[in-house]
Amino acid sequence: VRLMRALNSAFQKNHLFVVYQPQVEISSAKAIGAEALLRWKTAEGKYIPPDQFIPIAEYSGLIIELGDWVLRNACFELKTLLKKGYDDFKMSVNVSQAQFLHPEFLNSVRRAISDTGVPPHLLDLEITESMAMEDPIFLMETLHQLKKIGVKISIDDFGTGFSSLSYLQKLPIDQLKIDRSFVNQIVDANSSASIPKMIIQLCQSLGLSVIAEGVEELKQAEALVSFGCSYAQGYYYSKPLETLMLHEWLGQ
Ligand code: G
Ligand code: G
Ligand code: MN
Ligand code: NA
Repeated sequence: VRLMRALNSAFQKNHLFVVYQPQVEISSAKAIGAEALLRWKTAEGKYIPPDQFIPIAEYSGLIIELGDWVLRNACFELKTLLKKGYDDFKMSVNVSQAQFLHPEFLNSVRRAISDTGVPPHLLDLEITESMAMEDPIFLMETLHQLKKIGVKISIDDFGTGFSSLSYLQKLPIDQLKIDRSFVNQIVDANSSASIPKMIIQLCQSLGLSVIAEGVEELKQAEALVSFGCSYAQGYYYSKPLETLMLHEWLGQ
């Protein structure tokens, strides 16, 4: 309850902000887009990780307002980047389960797009594998509505949940994001690359795009390319950046 109040007050006082982690084409190291990630810096200068406060925001219901705010910030930033000449830049935004299930969710997506004027196909909404398993009929209906709006859909942290592959095949999604726990293992002598290889092959056969997260070393990026994965994000390229730093990073 204490953290819940603190989070509410942090939101009111503008102690929450959005950072952007570049996503790159591995072969050229060129930016293709970014993922918007929420941050909380307290008045004392302490960072509270999203893993801690997102569940509280979900539980308290604040996530509806907060998620909409992140989405609008991300669309606004996307518009700024497009105006600056970064053509075809894509913006990924995480969507929590409570947001996705909320009756106003589709309207909130429509409004963020129309108020900022971003092309819907450059907006990518990340949902998780566990959300995909919750309520199949509702999920399918909502995804089809999102496709009508024209946004892209990614499954985040792919490989950590237990999606049925035949079900996955029926979903109108565009991309899988390989969870960083698998990327970590790629060049580790004691484990294997079989899961990331399998996910990449799955994407190829289903006609889905694939991006790896948590790439921290060149060797991992090279291995991913050799398996057929062209896109990545991770500390090897850049940590998540505040907008000014993002523009600086993109300029170099
Ligand atoms: O930014 P970081 O890698 O620490 O994020 C940790 C977790 O918090 C990730 O699973 C990420 O998806 C989630 N997260 C970060 N920002 C947001 C957000 O704006 N909305 C939602 N729903 N989740 C977020
Ligand atoms: O679940 P999701 O993909 O939304 O989470 C992204 C989280 O991963 C963010 O909290 C981000 O800060 C973190 N992250 C991004 N790149 C790396 C990386 O290369 N290594 C590690 N360990 N974490 C990363
Ligand atoms: Mn994500
Ligand atoms: Na992830």
